[in-house]
Amino acid sequence: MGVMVPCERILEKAKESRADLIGLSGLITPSLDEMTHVAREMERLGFTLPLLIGGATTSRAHTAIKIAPHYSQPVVHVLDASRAVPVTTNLLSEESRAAFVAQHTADYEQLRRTHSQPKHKLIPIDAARERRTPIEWRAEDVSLPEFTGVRVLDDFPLATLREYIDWTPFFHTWELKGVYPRILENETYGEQARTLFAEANTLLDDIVAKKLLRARGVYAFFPASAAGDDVEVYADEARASAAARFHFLRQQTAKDGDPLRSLGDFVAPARTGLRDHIGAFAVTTGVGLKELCDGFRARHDDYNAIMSEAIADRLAEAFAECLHERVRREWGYGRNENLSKADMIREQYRGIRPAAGYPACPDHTEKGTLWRLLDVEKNAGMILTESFAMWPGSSVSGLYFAHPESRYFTIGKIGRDQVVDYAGRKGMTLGEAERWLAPNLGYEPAN
Ligand code: B12
Repeated sequence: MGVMVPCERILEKAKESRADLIGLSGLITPSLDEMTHVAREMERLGFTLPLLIGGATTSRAHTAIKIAPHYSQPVVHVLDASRAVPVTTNLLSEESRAAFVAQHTADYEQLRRTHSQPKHKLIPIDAARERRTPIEWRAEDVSLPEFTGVRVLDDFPLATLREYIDWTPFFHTWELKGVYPRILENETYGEQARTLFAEANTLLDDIVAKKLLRARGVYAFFPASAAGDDVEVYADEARASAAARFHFLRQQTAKDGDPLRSLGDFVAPARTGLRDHIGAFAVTTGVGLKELCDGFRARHDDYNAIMSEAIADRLAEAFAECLHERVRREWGYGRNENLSKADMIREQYRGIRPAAGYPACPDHTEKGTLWRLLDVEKNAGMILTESFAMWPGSSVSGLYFAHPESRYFTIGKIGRDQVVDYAGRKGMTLGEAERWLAPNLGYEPAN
């Protein structure tokens, strides 16, 4: 039915079309909550249809623990689209349904039991802070960007972005697992990959020539300093008062001796006397995508509609990569960089660009701060939905960290002590913070 479709419309459509079952797909964490809401609504309204769950952020455990208990009919996680056929066949067949549901219910019950036993040994947050990333703050590691403040990029050339596309995930969209360009020579599905690649490039030629999509973006450098696990952002170099604060979490589990990292570790604290900065960006290549897809669908050409979406998503990532390269130059430290596109895809450069929702900063609500600072809605026409998804869908936003020691990591499970502290820093209630951080909680919240 599309993306970000409200629950009522899904349920109405199911009734109207006398559906045999309902399937929900979730890309980012906030959709997980929405799925629980749909399950609750189905129970409240007396639905009897099975509910299937899939998508990048979903899991069997989450389905069993968080969604299934709200609906008295079968709720089944389907790991891979190809598994949808045997699952639906079982659920819809009079002969096999009872046995399938009984086995499924027993499996999920077992999963719930296993997960109810705490197994993460969490280091108290105060002790974790003592084990922050060890960085010796030196002036030569802190570069000065060419400018501070916000810059807008409207109608960025698609022909340039095309050069930055990482094609590997494109093939994943089509269920072909392999690394580009090797995948084109794969014994089993090389031919299929070559056909897809050629057709994608023909469509891309058209998109570029006729400007069927428009790339819009906004980015900025701000004076900044670390304040505990957070980063304070100043409106100007006078650094008189903070214009905003990005909030970060810290790891509370690690192998012996490893640092317990937070993104806040990668910006110089004010006490070092160093004038450090942070960068931020939001880019989209989804402007015009709906019209393009609607056109194909009106001609019953679903293949090219899906192809257009896959290309727009690739262009969005390419825009993020291309802008990051420009930012490294403008920040100074990347001026002499000389990387091939393949090296860039392998992230062989200094600095990182974590995005809210990625493992190092799983809290999607931080996008709110970025939107305000960069006035993303006005400058790039991108909006944030209630659940902090970005519209248009083919969009990426995040932060830039420049220190040579900055790196990607996974926050993993965190303790109640940190969540209480974090909620206080964010001005949220504990319950709100627990809702947004649900996949990271290393304990059972009170409700
Ligand atoms: C492609 C991609 C994007 C693209 C496109 C997204 C889109 N429009 O679909 C772009 C570049 C735009 C993007 C952006 C973002 N992304 Co992204 N993205 C991915 C990526 C690499 C692949 C997802 C994908 O499309 N896979 C291909 C499809 C076919 O596979 P799938 O979704 O897993 O679905 C399969 C099965 O699950 C099943 N299935 C799926 N749905 C259903 C439903 C039913 C009923 C059934 C039966 C089966 C089924 O069938 C599929 C085929 O087998 C994942 C990482 C990953 N490897 O999964 C991150 C990922 C989903 N993204 C992530 C994030 C955080 C974001 C951003 C928020 C980052 C940011 N701040 O900018 C934005 C959000 C965009 C928005 N509009 O709000 C996180 C989500 C984590 C989280 N906990 O929330 C991930 C997991 C990356 C990560 N490791 O952190 N992303």
